[in-house]
Amino acid sequence: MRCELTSEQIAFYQDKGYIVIEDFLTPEELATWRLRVDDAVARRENRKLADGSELDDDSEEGKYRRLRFVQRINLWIDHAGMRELILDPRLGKMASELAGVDGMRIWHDQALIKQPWANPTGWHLDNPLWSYSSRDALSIWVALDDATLQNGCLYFLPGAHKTATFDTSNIGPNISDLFDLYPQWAELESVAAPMKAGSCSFHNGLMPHGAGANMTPGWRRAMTCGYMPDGSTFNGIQNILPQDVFESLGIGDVLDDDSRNPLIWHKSKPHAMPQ
Ligand SMILES: O=C(O)CCC(=O)C(=O)O
Ligand SMILES: [Fe+2]
Repeated sequence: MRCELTSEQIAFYQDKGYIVIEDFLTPEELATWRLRVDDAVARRENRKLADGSELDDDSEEGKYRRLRFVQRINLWIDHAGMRELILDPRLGKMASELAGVDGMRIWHDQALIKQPWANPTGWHLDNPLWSYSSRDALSIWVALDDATLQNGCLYFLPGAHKTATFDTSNIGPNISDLFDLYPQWAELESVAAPMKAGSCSFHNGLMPHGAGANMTPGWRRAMTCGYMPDGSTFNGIQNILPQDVFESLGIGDVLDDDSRNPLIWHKSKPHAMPQ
């Protein structure tokens, strides 16, 4: 795993709001990630969340969502192999260094799988969908297949994270909805992030991003994880918290439950492995 970051890479990420790391995984690591993600997704059947509280359904909206990407969240919770990959302290260190924070917790992981002929992913911001608000939130997106202009690679609006507020549109069928909220971004040039399988990107939680349609008969698999800076607090937004947890939280409570949001790296204990 290419987990050492240069000061140039960190400066690029902070300025542009994203960075691509080529050949992040070795071929052997890529083979492991593919096997484990495929296995974890197959075992999930139609359950989006580990506790089965959200299922893929056959409504028109459900169909649209599934044809945008198959989404399986928090595979680290119910698959030992995924737990080992996602709770890797090296990932937490990279995320912390890019964001310039002391430590990182898992918000959620997600397999995002564009099947053949999948819909595009509309422009959106991630952090406003989550239950804490931070300008330092970020995600990793690992390409498990080559992600190309043809099959639905990511696109970013470099630098726009700096002018983002905590508003976002949902990821709906009209991919330009975000620009109704941020008309000032409508003239910006987007940048595509094609990646070879095994490469990855990180993007800031306030970075506008989307992905193209899959115009091919092949698959575009990605494994992602959103990170939460240690010390982040509940903002009242429901996202993927179990309902009883959601109801027990008050705005301002620190989200530091290691069983739900494990601390995967902290500079004061850099070598501690999560259990
Ligand atoms: O893979 C996609 O199509 C969307 C990815 C995304 O929105 C994310 O990783 O935050
Ligand atoms: Fe996203």
